Amino acid sequence: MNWFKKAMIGITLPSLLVVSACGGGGSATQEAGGQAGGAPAKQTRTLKAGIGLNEDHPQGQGLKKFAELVEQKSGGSMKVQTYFAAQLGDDLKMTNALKSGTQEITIPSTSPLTSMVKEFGVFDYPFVFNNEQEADAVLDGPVGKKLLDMLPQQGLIGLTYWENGFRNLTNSKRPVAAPEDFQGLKIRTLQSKVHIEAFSALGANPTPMPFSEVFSALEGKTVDGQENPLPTIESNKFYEVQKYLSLTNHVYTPFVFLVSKKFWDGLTPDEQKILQEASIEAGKFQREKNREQNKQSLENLKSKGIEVNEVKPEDREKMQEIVKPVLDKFSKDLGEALVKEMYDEVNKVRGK
Ligand code: TK8
Repeated sequence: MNWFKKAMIGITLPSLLVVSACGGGGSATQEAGGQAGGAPAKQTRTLKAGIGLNEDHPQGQGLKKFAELVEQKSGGSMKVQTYFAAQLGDDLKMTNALKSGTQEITIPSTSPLTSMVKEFGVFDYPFVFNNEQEADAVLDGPVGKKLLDMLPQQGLIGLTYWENGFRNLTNSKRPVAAPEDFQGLKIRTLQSKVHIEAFSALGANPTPMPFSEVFSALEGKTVDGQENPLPTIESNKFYEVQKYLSLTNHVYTPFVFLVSKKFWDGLTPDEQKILQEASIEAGKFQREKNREQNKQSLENLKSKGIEVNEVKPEDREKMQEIVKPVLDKFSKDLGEALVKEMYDEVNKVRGK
C-alpha cells in the first residue's frame, strides 16, 4: 500500500484502526508504517475511566458527558471507555490503578485520598460551607489549586473538581436531630481520619469502609447508619435498608478528577488540553445536574417512605462546637495557613 492510500485510511476511516486492549498507559495504536510516507501517523487512544457511583447518578451523567466531549474535541482519535458502580473497584483501588498505569481516569471523593495527600483532610472539616457557591469558590480558587499541585508527586494528575456534595445521615435506629442522638450509633464513615475523629467526638461509633460495601453492611446491620449526599442515598437504594434520614448537611465532599501521570506524560500538549477542557466542561454540567438532583432526590426519598427530619440551626451550632477541638488538632498537622486560607475564601463569598 502506498503512502497516499495509507494516509487516506487514516483520514477517512480512523475508526477502523485496530485498538489493542493493553493496560499500561492507555492503549494507543499507530497504523503500521507510521511516518514512512511523510504523512504523520494517526494515533488512536482508548482511555479507561471508572467511577464508584451508578450510570444514572450525576457523577455517571458527568462521566458520559466527558466521554462525548473528548471524542468530539479529538475528532474521534481519543475514546473514553466508561465503567460505573465500582466495576473497576472502589475509589482507592482505582486511584492506585492510575498510579501504576493500568487505568487512566477516575473521579474519587477527596476523603480516601488523605492517605496519600493528607492535606485533602481540610475538605473533610464539617460545617465549613453553607452552600455550593462557597465550595466552588474554595475548590476553583487557590486552595483547590494548591491541593491539585500536590498530586503529581503521588503519580497522579488532578485536573479539576466535580461535586459529590453535602452529606446527610441515614440510620435504622432513630431520627438524629441533636448532638446527643449520635450517642452509640455505629456509622459507616469515609476512610478519613478527620471524619473518624469528628464522629467519635459526637459520641458515634465510626466504622470506615469502602463505598461498595456499604449497602450490605447496612442490610446485615454491621452498622446502623451511613452518610452521603441525597442523590447517592437514592441511587444506591439505601432507603431500602434505612428508616431515618436526618438533614444534617454536616460536610461537603468534593470529587477530584484524576488522570494517571504515567499516561499523562506520554500525551501531546494538544491531547492534554483536550482532557483538561473536557474535564472542566463536563464538571460544570455535573455540578448543575447534581444540584438539581439533590432537590429531586429529597422528594423521591420522602415518597419512598424514609422518615425525614431537619436539624435546627442551634443544634448544628452545638455539633460544630463539639467537633472544634478535633479540627484545631488536625489544623496543626495539615497546616494552619492552609486552613485559614480556606475559611478566608469562604468569608469572602459571605462578604465578611
Ligand atoms: C463513590 C464514593 C462515594 C462516597 C463514599 O466512589 O464513599 O461514601 O461519598 O460516593 O466516592
